[in-house]
Amino acid sequence: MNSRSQPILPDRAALPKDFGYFPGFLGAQAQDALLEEIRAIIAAAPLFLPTMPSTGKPFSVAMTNCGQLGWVSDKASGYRYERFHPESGAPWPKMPNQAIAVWRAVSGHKALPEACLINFYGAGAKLGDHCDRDEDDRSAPVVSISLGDSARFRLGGLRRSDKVTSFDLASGDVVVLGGETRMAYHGIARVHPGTSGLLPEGGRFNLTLRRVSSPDQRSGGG
Ligand code: MD3
Ligand code: FE
Repeated sequence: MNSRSQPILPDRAALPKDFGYFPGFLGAQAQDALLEEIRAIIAAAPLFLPTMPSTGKPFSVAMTNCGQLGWVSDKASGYRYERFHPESGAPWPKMPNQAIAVWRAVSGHKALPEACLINFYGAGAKLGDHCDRDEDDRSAPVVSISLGDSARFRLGGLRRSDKVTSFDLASGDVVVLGGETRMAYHGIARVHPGTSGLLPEGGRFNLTLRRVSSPDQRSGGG
């Protein structure tokens, strides 16, 4: 897609029943307000490039986190959640109220998110197909918020060999991955430059809100 062509929309009847799709959930003002919060989070907890377990190859997506727990990865210790930024050692900034409000509105889950991973896709960044299995609580859904340039999203099934459907996620779109889709393979094939005016520098942010700790390990507070 270039900036003049139309985004690819999903065939909504073909989407899995546990895939919540809320295109344009955030309007222009809500996107601006959330972006301002993300800028402040990045000022306190700078974007870093995680590296792959064993190989040490860097991701093309830059990341940071807010909330009690943040997703990190490096060559020595692999994928995991940590309480502190891997470079500064500081605790993650608090999760913005706007992001928590999206979770409350769409997740159908009583407990609030513990982790919010902020992915930044600059020119050429992509995220290969994977499934999210670093959380102990897999009964909770994952909520994703897209901001900035549109991206071609790939959604597969529980096995890597399952059929993949692809469509674009645009700025303000929210998706909820619950039930069966929680463990589905998915990825970002590419970002479409020039498709949103939200980020003057171009590129795309994605926020993923998650429960991490298993319901029976928790100290309380829901
Ligand atoms: C489908 N992020 O951070 S968000 C990730 O746009 C990740 O940055 C992508 O995959 C991004 O792990 C996709 C949408 C998403 C998130 C979690 C899922 C889709 C999912 C979990 C299961 C199935
Ligand atoms: Fe993922």
